Amino acid sequence: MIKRRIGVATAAFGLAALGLALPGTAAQAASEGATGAPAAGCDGVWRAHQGDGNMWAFSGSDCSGTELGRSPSWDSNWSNSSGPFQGDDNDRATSLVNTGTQGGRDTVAFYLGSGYEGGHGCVTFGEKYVDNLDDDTFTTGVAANNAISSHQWVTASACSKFFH
Ligand SMILES: [Ca+2]
Ligand SMILES: [Ca+2]
Ligand SMILES: [Ca+2]
Repeated sequence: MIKRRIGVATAAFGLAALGLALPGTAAQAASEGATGAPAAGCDGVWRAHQGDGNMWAFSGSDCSGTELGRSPSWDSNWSNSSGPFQGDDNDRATSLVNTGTQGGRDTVAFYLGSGYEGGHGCVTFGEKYVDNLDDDTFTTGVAANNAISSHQWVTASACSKFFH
């Protein structure tokens, strides 16, 4: 009997503590929302995976649509049947993220053609992501949206054009 009373008292105290905690949590969530930094889109991908060593490509703008692939490695041909990008991943990327490891070859160079040909555009570690390629071109002046066919990790100094 005494034990049960203590149990009820403890549960009531627990509910009271929970009740007191809830308003604070709600206020905090509202304040985070008000600062305009929801974990969505390319910014969300970058925040959740920064420094994991990968590069990412998505079919839609702001990392929407299909995730075409993510890789810590290179792929000289996005349309063949090997490597992280295959088949219809080719000529389909519209947004890109760099969550690589800072230092050295921490920039990703993307190319119009397979075999690292046809002009390039880069996304540095500091740039983090490019949410829409529709206003970007490769070094050759060719539109970059839905046109990437290969990529590799390079040093930023190896790039003469950067996607934005
Ligand atoms: Ca696309
Ligand atoms: Ca491939
Ligand atoms: Ca291409």
